[in-house]
Amino acid sequence: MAIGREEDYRAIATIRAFEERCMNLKTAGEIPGSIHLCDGQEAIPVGACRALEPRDAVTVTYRGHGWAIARGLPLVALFSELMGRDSELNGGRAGSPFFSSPAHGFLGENSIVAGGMPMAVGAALAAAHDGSGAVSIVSVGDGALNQGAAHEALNFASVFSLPLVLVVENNRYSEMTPIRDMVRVERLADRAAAYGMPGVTIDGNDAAIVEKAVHDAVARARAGGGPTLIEADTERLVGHYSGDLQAYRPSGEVASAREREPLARIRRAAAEEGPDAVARLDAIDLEVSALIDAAVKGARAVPYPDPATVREHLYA
Ligand SMILES: Cc1ncc(C[n+]2csc(CCOP(=O)(O)OP(=O)(O)O)c2C)c(N)n1
Ligand SMILES: [Mg+2]
Repeated sequence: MAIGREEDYRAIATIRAFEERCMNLKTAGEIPGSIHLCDGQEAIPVGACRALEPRDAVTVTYRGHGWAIARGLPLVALFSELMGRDSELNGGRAGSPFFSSPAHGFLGENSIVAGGMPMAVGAALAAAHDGSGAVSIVSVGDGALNQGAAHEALNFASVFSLPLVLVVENNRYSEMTPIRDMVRVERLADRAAAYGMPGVTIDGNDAAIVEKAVHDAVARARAGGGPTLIEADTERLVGHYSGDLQAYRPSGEVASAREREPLARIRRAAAEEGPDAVARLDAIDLEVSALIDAAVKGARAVPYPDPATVREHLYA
């Protein structure tokens, strides 16, 4: 099997294992609040972040753990932030849906649907103004494209030819509402034409395909060619949030999504190649599991914030 496939597997399996552990920690009461997992969607951040440079800015949603890991944020910092501990990210004040790390070119998550888009346009405007050559990439869901903020952001970015790449992770659901009940266009990428920018639809379950599409869009943006909309088709294997039992999903839908999701695809390719290729993936699973165990242990050693600091970072 191509080494690239095994590296994809390792990167995706690391995010999947992180998310699965988050769910366990949430159930055990070690992570407060609700969490939004990206199980099934991991090939998008993995492929996209490979096409970026350190100077580029990444802005995502509440479903952003995978982007953070793909962008290189440390696992101990992430687990401890989610646990509300005094993490090196945001001191436990941001938690699962709001953390950021500008030092990693990670402007942060956002719980306001499409809220990240104007922020990413701001980063793109700053890059254009400073002549830094940086590109701003923002990930949103399919539902976010129906927000007014999305329209304003895309029009503004287009008119000023800003270095922006929009990745729409089309998992075909907005919370519990299927996309067919919300939009009448067949492909969300078709909306790009209305802003005078290129729009492409890609298979978001293949990290190499995502990497190529983002690479092309980033090159265009860096060269002054303006923004691109990439619609990445993907699968949400889990509920909208940690407490969502998904009773609204037709029976068999998740099972068929599990056939198409990235880890299953790589496993099938390995099985076709032979037992050695499968054994190498099994070995990666063990390594990833040990990595996650060690990160949780490290996170549990991080203290909780000092209650005396509760008023820090407030405006008044
Ligand atoms: C402005 C705003 N409206 C409504 C909500 C409630 N809400 C949270 S997530 C969500 C669905 C978003 O769906 P999509 O953009 O497809 O992203 P996904 O959750 O599928 O990743 C909604 C409506 C919100 N957080 N912000
Ligand atoms: Mg969605």
